[in-house]
Amino acid sequence: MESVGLSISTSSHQHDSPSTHSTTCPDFFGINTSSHYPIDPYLCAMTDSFYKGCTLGILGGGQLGRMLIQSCVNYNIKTIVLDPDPDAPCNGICSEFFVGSFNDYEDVLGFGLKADIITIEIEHVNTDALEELVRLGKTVYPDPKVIKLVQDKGLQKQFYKKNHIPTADFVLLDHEDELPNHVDFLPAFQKIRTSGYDGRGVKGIFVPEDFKEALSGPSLLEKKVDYDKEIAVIVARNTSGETAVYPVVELVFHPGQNLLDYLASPAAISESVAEKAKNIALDIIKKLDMTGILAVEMFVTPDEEVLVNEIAPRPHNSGHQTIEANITSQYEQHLRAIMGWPLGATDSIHPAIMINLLGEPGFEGEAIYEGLDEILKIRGVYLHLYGKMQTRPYRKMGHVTITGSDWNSVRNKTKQVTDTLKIIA
Ligand code: AIR
Repeated sequence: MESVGLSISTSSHQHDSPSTHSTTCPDFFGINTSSHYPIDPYLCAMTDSFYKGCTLGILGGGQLGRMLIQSCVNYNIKTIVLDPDPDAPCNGICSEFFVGSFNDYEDVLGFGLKADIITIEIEHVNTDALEELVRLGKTVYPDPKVIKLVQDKGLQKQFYKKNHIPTADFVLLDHEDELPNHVDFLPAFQKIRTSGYDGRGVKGIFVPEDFKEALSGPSLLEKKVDYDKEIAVIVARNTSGETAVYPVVELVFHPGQNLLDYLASPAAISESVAEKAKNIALDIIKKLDMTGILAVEMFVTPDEEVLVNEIAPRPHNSGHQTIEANITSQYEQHLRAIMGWPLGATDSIHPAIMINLLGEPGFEGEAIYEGLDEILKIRGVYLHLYGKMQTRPYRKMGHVTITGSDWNSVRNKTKQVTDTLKIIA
């Protein structure tokens, strides 16, 4: 591994070679079952294959990877993680953590060779290395071609257009100097084609005076949509093409920061809008011929048109609440999809609000959590801290899922949580 510039930060397990079937059961709790108890041959097969020796390689070591690992643990799947930050949220909870760049060809190649299956928890990864890993016989989900498409917002929009997927009108720009040619297209949003992330790389261009603040580099100009609601749907597709779709959720964004403020599940929308949104999401995952889960963010216009905003082929911020509020979490569903297992039920169990815990503006440094004790006293409130040592303004430090038997109780509890909990430094 050193030869590709990676360093192992923790190493609690060695990479076992895949197990071969044996007729003796493993030594459970220090009891050698083969010598003390009659052996159930079915149990033996289950324990051997479930999934001893299978190593999942995750590119990216943030919160999404951390919650994916929590599901892997339930199924005996070993996880190795690649991230440049030795303090990333996955370090300490995966089998092996590699400090290296998920953008770097050699790092990704060397890392991928250590895994049986490779997946992502962030899109900005080196897809050339992933394609090489596929050529070398490794299993990579989602397919590197899908990751490439999603990395470039221009290609994403062209894909929607070509496949008749409803989306806002757009024009592609090689350079911001071309903006004055499109005055008739305003008001619009300018989006950087690649490397935009968590609200960065998007700029409102509403009047020609805004041109001077334009983002530089290849971008797209997307017509501003007048919408009533922003919604999201998560869909899953496994290796045999079986699909599952989650109830639609409603997204409310932080004014100014373009970051999710809170999410309500399920969304308060008509049955016909929900059906439209779910069908669009299913249509996209099938047309991408994708394995894994896909989050689709959409706008609902006043006349109930549903337009796709953007997609992410991985666990997503809009699915955190599925851990407590749906029968199968998005993380487990992703695992089921890429492992070729049957997909889990997606029904919502109770209404829920999910709030992101963002670093308070004006505070930077080692994170201090205020009000934790208070919110832990509230029934049906689930706290997830991501283990990020350093806070900065608006950094995603954790989330809280608030559940209840009805919307009134969920809303009241949410107010208590937001009034109490603060992340400062
Ligand atoms: N992420 C990936 N794409 C969008 C988001 N928000 C998650 C991933 C990634 C983490 O955000 O889990 O690893 C990075 O968070 P940060 O705070 O270090 O920028």
